[in-house]
Amino acid sequence: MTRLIVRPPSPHLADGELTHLDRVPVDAALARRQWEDYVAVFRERGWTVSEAATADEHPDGVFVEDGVVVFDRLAVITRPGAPSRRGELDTLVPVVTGLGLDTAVIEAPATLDGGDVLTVGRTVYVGRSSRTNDAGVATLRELLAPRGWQVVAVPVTRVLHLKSGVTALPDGTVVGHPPLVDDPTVFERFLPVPEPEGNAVVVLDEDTVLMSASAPRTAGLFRTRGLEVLTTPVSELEKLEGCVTCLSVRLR
Ligand code: CIR
Repeated sequence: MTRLIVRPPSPHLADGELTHLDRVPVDAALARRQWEDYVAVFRERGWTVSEAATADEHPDGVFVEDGVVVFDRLAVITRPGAPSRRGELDTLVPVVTGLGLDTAVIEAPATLDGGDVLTVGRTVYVGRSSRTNDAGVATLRELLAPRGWQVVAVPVTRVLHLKSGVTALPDGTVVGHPPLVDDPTVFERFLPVPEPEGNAVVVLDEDTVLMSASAPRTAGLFRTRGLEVLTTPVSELEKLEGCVTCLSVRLR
C-alpha cells in the first residue's frame, strides 16, 4: 500500500504562521499549481491519494504532516504547538479514521508537530522544538516503546521543525544543511548537503527520492550516490516554512 494524504492550499496561505523567516508576498495561485504538481508526482508513480476537505479558514492547513504521524498501523493524532493550527484536525482526523488505522491522541498539555518526527528504521527522532514540548516527546515514547520503536529526543533551535533541518535517504543516512542542524552527531550517519532546501527529501521507494527544485546541487550529490532524484517546485510553500515533506502524510 502506498497512500498519500494531502489537502489543497488555502487562498489565505500567505497569512500562515512564521517563526524563522520574514513574511514575503506569496502567489496563492502559483502555490495551488505547485501543490497540484507535487501530488501528480505521487499519482504518476501509482500512489493512491486521499484528500482532506478544504479548510480555507486555516492558512497552514496544506501542511498536513503536522497533524498526524503514522507508525505501522498506528496513527498518532498530534496536538500542534501553534494554537492557530489545532482546528485543522477537525477535517484531517476523519480521513485517518476512514482508512481503518488504529489511533492514539496527544493530549494537553503535551504538544507535538508531525514535522518534528523523523523515522529511520525503528528509531524515531523527535525534535524538541518551539512546537513540540517534553510532554509531547514523552507521550510518543509511551505509545511507541511497547511497539518496538526507540524514541530519541533531538534539540531543534535553528529551524521550525526537526525535518526543516534534516531528513533521511532510503538507506537511513540523515541529510541536512549544517548551519541549520543543532547537533548532527546524534545521528548514526550524517551527510551534509550544500543548500538549505536540500535537506528535505521524501522517499518514494528504495531507489527514488523527491525534493524541492530549489536545491539543484544537492540533487546532483544524491544522484552521485546512485539515487533517482525527482524535483518539484515548492517555492511558495517554502516561503511559509514548508517543504516537500510537510505537504503530505505517507502511508506505506
Ligand atoms: C507553520 O509555521 O506551522 C507553517 N507555516 C509551516 C509548517 C511546516 N510544516 C512542516 O515543516 N512539517
